[in-house]
Amino acid sequence: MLSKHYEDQLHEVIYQIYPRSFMDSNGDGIGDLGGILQKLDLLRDLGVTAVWLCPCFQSPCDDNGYDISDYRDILNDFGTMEDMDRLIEGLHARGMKLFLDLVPNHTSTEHPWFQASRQGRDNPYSDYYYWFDEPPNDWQSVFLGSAWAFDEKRGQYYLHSFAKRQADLNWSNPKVLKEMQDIVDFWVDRGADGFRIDVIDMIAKDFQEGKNGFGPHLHEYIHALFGREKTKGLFTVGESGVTDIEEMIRHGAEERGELTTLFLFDHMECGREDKFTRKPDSMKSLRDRLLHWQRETDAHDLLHSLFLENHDQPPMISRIADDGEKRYESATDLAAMVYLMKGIPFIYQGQEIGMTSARYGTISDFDDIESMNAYREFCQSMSEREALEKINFGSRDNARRPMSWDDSGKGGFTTGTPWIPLHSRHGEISLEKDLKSERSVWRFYQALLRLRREHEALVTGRLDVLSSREDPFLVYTRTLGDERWVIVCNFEEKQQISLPFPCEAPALANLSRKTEDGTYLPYECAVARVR
Ligand code: TEU
Ligand code: CA
Repeated sequence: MLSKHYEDQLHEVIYQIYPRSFMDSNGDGIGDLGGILQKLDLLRDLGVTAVWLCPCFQSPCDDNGYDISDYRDILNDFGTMEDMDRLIEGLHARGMKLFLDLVPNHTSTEHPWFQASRQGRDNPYSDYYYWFDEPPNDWQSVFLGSAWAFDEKRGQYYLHSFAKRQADLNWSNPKVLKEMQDIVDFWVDRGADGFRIDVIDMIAKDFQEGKNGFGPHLHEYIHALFGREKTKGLFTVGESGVTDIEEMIRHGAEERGELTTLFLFDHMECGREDKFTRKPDSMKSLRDRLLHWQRETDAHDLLHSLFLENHDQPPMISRIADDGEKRYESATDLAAMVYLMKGIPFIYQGQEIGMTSARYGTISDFDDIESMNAYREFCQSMSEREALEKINFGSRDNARRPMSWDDSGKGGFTTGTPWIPLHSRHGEISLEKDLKSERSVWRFYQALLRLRREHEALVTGRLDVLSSREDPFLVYTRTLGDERWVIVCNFEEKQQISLPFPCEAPALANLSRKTEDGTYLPYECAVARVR
């Protein structure tokens, strides 16, 4: 049984904003807080209850803000502290919450802590980072190359799990924990309602292990952050490398006072061999991975997060569905498949209008540090054209392209020069075009979220799967008391799908005609109440 508090949190609908690419309010080509403020009514109308903002703090932006140099100030490009206050006010006035992105594993090397730390071995900040005379292991950076860098000034090596200018904090130093608690409290006092926590499992290290993360004191640290009187009721979602249920329970069981839910990546591998290589895969594997975690989390009363996209992932629609002719069907089918399962929906900006991968023409159109490093490496063993193809498939910039608002010259995103080129299909895909169409992805999302609000069975109800693993489609039901709903999601081939019970006319569907005979064309879906 879920507690009242957990059950409330299960009703959140979270919209993830990548501020740099959402909406530019002052014509400098960079999205900002003022731009977000302009779109709050739209988000409320969609059915969003909370906004998760990717990092918006002072940063040299080597990794677009995940390299923070001041946790208590807003990045100049995005606005001021006053803008942040206005944003919080604007959200709260509309009954929405704000979740900030907390990056506790590392800071920018420009952070004053690091600048002090590198001065020597005996100042108050000396042990804020990991320093070694020789690298204690051969850990690799997520962005390629060794995770250890030599600092001339201090004459020692420091750890950087990501870019060289993102130094890992030493959490075994109690002062670091205290600093992070203070930062959390600072933002709670300012009005933040919760946090998404970047690579939460990495904050605890065991240097003898082959891989960074899940070190011995992990849960003490998480508890110290979010299990305190002041922080207990917050909504917290940890970005996590968890792969087994036992570890998930340690993070998310309510009585442990750690995290509300986890952002798990298991199903993100569907449709690809590795980050930059497509795998001729199908919706089937996505379905199976989603169902696996439904079973696991439900059996242990854990809150699960439901998502398909974020700022690190090329849109799912371009990876495993049809982002061309059947774009509308694919976008809505995926939504019905994932967001009517049991868990907390996370919608990434642009997903609600069926935005696809950006597909840029040249490597200079890209910006992401990971993509640029990978491109250089690819070029050593293949042609530039082949390397570009790989980047176009896997780059994080596929999700970081500016939001397409309307058909104006700059897609309505800016009046200036966008910091990264507009989406290659921005003339074809935009909110304005979508809303004018009979087949609007946005309106489908809106209707889906409304249905969840109006029918508790679709939020807290039990989930049962009616289709089998062999079926090239998914049929599942959600049941609460005597109310039962059935969700049918077809995959890439035409199918005849018959249901074992009579249903009302679909309350939500992406069909272009009536199907009384149970025929579903590719990527068609329907949601109906069982009679
Ligand atoms: O991502 C961490 C993470 O899980 C990476 O391994 C992810 O796979 C990465 O994006 C490589 O494609 C978080 C943030 O979401 C990401 O944007 C940051 O770059 C990273 O942490 C470092 O803070
Ligand atoms: Ca701007």
